[in-house]
Amino acid sequence: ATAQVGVAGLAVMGRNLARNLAHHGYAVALYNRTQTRTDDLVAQYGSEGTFVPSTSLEEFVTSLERPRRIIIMVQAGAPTDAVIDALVPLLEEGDIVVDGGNAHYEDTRRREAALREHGLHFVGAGISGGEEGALNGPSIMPGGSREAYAALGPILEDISAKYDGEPCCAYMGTDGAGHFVKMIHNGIEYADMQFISEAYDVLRAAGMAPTEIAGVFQEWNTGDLDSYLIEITSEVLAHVDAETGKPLVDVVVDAAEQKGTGRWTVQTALELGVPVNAIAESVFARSTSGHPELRAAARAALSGPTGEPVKVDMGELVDDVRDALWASKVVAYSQGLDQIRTASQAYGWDVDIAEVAKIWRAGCIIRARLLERIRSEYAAQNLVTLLAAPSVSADLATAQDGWRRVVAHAVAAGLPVPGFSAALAYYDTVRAERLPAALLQGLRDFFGAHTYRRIDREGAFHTDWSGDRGEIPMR
Ligand code: NBP
Repeated sequence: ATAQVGVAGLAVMGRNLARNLAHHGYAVALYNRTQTRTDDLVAQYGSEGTFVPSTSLEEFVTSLERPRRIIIMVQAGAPTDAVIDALVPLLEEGDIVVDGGNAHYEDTRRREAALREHGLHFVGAGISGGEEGALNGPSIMPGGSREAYAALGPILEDISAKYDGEPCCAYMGTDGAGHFVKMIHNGIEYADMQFISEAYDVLRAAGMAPTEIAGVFQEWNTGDLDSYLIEITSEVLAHVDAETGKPLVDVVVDAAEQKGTGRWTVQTALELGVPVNAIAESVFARSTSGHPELRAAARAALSGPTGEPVKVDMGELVDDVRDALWASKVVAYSQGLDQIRTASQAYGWDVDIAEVAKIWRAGCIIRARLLERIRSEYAAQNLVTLLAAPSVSADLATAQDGWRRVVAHAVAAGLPVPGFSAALAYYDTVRAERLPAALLQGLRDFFGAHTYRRIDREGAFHTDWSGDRGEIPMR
């Protein structure tokens, strides 16, 4: 046995992860179902480090030091199960199998329980940062047994991105915790991208050209909004299509695609009863954009604001949109972290939110200046919601006027801002003294005798709506 760690699945992610491991001095065992991928890796990058290629899974397993550390990087779902099923009979007690793909956390829980029966460790590790991250340092979110993390963590921390020298990899919790955190990362990513798109849309509709808006994003990237997604937005907006000479954004079909992690985030939120409306609107906005028939029928039938375009002071609008973007982003983070906190309680993971923010500060797609603030706020105190963190609520107080003006402006102009407005609705809902849910409870009691509670007495009550309308204590 000569290899310290193995990678099974050598498509773009697995190949780059294997190279990253080799760059850090590890001898890396290689396996891929289709042999040519293994051969190509060794032929192209063999000189970068120590690779131990294999032609069969048996050879791969034999080439690894014990306890074996095997990272599977194949397509999520059935392919991952196929690789696990083929591996398990070849492994020995104490070996560690890592799934670095985008697995659903329930699949990870199932696989962890199954491998535990065989005396094997299963680690579900969310990996973010795309191909570039896999090669040069991703953010890694591992979940599994602490024992497995003790044997595996140092390697993952070594190859992860660094923020101020600190690794963007930390133990998240047992079984599905890591893949759950990665799912939420992607849900927040959906929201971040939706808000960015709305910011662009509002500025574009007010008359700014894509290149000018690129400049605005570049400027924003030097302040509180500083983040990877803001940075690449300025690059995409400045890009001119070589064929037509038009801005690229004007030649790309306006139908957003998705792979499913945003949908999982919302489905899970519904099951857990966590309100993540800003993230949900971002997933729905992608779906709406991808319904050409619906949009064509509606475009032909529906009217909107006509007459004079809404007049704006461009400088003020830019500042207001920046505030709307920042505040909405804070709401989406708050909702995602709330979902992690709730799931952590439900599944007994004991996820440390400060650690989550810490490992998202670099390497991953949502890396942003804001995350260091979130980390320090959660490290300093136990928060029910990020919105209540002192420095955050203070800045929201400043940003909210501009945020409201942007939503009001967009509504008056007939521009859809589902993300900004959902986030603002959440902000106003959670801070409200009283909600109209009281009336809603009355309605439920009226048609379904569902009962209500009173503000002044314990117990459940029902009004005899069809009789004398007297109140009946129920229990
Ligand atoms: P893909 O998701 O495209 O998967 C291709 C790999 O899966 C190949 O190695 C292929 O082997 C292998 N595979 C399949 Br498909 N079915 C198999 C089976 N039945 N048995 C054995 N191997 C099988 O690769 P990727 O884009 O590198 O992504 C890998 C994982 O990382 C995925 O879960 C993905 O969601 C996740 N991820 C990707 C990114 C990204 O930016 N691409 C970012 C973060 C996470 P073959 O060569 O023999 O066909």
